[in-house]
Amino acid sequence: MGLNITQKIFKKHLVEGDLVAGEPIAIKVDQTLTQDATGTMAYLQFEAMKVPRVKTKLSVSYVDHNTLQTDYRNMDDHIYLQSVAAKYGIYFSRPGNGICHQVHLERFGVPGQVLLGSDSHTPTQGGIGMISIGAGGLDVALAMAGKPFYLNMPKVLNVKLKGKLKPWVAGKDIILEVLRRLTVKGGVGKVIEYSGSGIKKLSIPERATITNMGAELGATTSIFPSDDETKKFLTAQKRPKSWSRLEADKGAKYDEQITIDLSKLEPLVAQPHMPDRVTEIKKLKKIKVNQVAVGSCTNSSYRDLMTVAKALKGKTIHPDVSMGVSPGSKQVFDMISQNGALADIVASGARILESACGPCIGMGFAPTSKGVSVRSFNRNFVGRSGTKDAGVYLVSPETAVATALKGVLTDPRKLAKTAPKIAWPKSFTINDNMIIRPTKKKTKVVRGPNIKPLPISEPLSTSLSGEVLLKTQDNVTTDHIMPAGARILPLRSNVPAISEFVFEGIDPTFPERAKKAGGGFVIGGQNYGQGSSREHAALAPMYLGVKAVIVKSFARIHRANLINFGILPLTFVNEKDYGKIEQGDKLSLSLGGLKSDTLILKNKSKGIDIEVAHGLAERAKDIVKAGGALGYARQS
Ligand code: MIC
Ligand code: SF4
Repeated sequence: MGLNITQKIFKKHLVEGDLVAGEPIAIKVDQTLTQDATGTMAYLQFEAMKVPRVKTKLSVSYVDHNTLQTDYRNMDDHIYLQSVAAKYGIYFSRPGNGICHQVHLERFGVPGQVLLGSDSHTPTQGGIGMISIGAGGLDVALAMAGKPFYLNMPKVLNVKLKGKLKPWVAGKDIILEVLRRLTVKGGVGKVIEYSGSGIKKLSIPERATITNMGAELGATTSIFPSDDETKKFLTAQKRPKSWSRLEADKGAKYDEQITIDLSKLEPLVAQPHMPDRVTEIKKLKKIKVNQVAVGSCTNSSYRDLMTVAKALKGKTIHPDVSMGVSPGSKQVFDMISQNGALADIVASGARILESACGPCIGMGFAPTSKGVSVRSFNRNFVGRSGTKDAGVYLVSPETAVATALKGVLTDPRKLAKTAPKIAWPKSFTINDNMIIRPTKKKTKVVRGPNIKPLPISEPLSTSLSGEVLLKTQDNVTTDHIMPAGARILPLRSNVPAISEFVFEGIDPTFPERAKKAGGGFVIGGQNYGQGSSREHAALAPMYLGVKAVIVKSFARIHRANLINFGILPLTFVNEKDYGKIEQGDKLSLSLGGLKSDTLILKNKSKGIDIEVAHGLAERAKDIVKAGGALGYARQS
């Protein structure tokens, strides 16, 4: 039988289980990546595993999130990470070198290999034919220690692209269309595999934009074939040997399929506050805009910034708009400075931000109150920009630049008939002087005062009881559970301190109430925990005593993180039972060693029984029972 690309790579890397959709499997991991906001925890956990050196083919530690450095704390993290990298054989990408996913694509990604990254947008590498999966830091630490990655074999959803994009319509519009059709939970449990004649004309940066934002579908990952275009990209990166051809076999089967005719696509926008609230720009009435930002791991490539520079050349941005541009990597920055494009951007009045995540994660450049910010980014969740009542619209760089010039959300086709043509460089400027290569030299790990020890959870008791601390709605994101931004990100290495912000945007009294009640339960709706891979969204609630989270459905990475930190993830067998629990109700649950797939949850306040399911495979059961993956690793 013909295999699709996903099956081919999974088959080569399979360590346990069968490649049957939904069944638990384990795969070998070739490469890992971490970033500084999740990396400190990942490496504290890795250190606890007492492995002398990483066992992967390649591991890279990036610093790109916490680069504001308003006091000693971010720098303490950076120095800790640099020293850990030196000690354990990890490449270290210094602050200033760029956003992890962009740099990885340029300098490290290899078609056909498996990458595990402690960031939900790790699937960016699917643009060059890698199976690249986002996970919690602990899973990445285990992979660095040579352990396989455990997951349920995803279904493969084929997106067939046919036709050719019209001028000013971009790769970003393709993924926005996929989001419109599938929604933010439509990719859960699936790999999105792209095929069809339409992909031939899509450059690697455009493919990477599409796979990057597959994270917003909740997908396990997304992947493109590795073809001549991939070869051209890797050759221009002076890495021709990393390339190999990878295509689906003729007659390959998929679990699901959709087709998109690229010639019919129009410039699209995701409206506040969800990436799937997608519509055609031309359908919206005039929206006055205060701020435009181009950057983030989704749209900050050479192609994107050249497009922006060409559109801005000789013009001035609208007086009511503040425009910020963050080049995705030092390579992009280098190249646009050398060819003069940066001068065109500067001359137009745009503000040049550092090569880092920056405004995407609320590290500066927050919009005005009740403002409208139009961004080439991937997430527009409430408050993520740093301004709670601002509305963020997600668009292509083409639309962003048109908007910056006009002052209102603008269909880029209004700028000119022909879109800017970007000549593809024969070779990119290669200068890896901000990547520190591992050596065999003996070094010491440096721990400043911001690096606090890991909190350890207790093994699970035989029964759980307590009150419902919070009841939430559908699509709660990890930004709701554990917000980020300039105030909170510096606390990523300090769990007691960061715990004070759990659920801040929904109910700021949560931490105090949780501690007073000695912990308890959280109730949620569909797709609970979507978004980021941040394990702090599990670790901090665990620290506050949350014992179980009971929801209609979970997002994959967050569920895995709950398990890794010993919090029981439960789903309602009958979704209607969600309505039978209120905040403040007293619940109890006897676990019976988790032998049975379903458990009876007693709502003592209402005098009713509710059936819930844990859906845990054997290994996951043992992890939860041990109080989390670290305790489990110590036992086994
Ligand atoms: C994000 O985009 O939300 C982040 C910040 O990159 C996170 C990781 C984190 O919270 O550190 C992600 O997407 O995984
Ligand atoms: Fe950084 Fe934003 Fe990408 Fe997350 S989504 S890795 S914060 S640029």
